[in-house]
Amino acid sequence: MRKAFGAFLAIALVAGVAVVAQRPGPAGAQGGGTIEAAVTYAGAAVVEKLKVNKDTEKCGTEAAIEKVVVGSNKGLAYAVVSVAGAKGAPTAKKATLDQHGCKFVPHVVAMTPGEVEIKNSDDILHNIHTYSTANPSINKAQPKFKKVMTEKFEKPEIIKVTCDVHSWMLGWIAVMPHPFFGVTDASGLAKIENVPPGKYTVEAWHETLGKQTKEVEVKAGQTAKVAIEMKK
Ligand SMILES: [Cu+2]
Repeated sequence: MRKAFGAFLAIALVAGVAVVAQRPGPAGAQGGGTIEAAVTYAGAAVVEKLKVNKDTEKCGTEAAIEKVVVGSNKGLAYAVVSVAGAKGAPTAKKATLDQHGCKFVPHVVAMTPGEVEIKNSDDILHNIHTYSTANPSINKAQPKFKKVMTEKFEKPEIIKVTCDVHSWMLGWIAVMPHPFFGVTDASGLAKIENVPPGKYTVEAWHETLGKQTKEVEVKAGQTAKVAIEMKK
């Protein structure tokens, strides 16, 4: 029995090494741990509403500017959680920011430096306008026939995105220096996988509430839970 298990282990190890050699994933992808962050905010949600009187067939008649979105158990949505100082290669997955219903979807998109696909699902004119310092600013019309524009952000930075046609449209592109990040869901949760073992400072950033940090230790094959409370 023990012998058979030993043989199995040897095969698994060889197979494992082969996988490492073939797939150039992020550094530390093998033997990494997971961070599960729960971001909360005890204060009230902040949603500004305004009447819409243009493109109402696509935009509706009322727009909501969601500045602070709080879900169940005080969970804060749209916070960017990242692991400061973690080293790893960028992910190949392409980031996408859609303009749908005259809203940016998702409201916050996080990506590693590189390309982002900006979509127009609305069949109306939008005009993307970014506010950045490290990257060149974009101020570009996207007519209804232009379904996708590919733009590049090469420097880490959090970029505010608006639309010059629809004043209420607001989104954020978080260009992160490493692939260890997540954006909190409606319950305030974000999961970051394949983090190389070690001690880190986890940072949560929110567009209205700023930054908070928390220390965490990541162990191989384990999930480290971290609770971060945002304050005004
Ligand atoms: Cu627009």
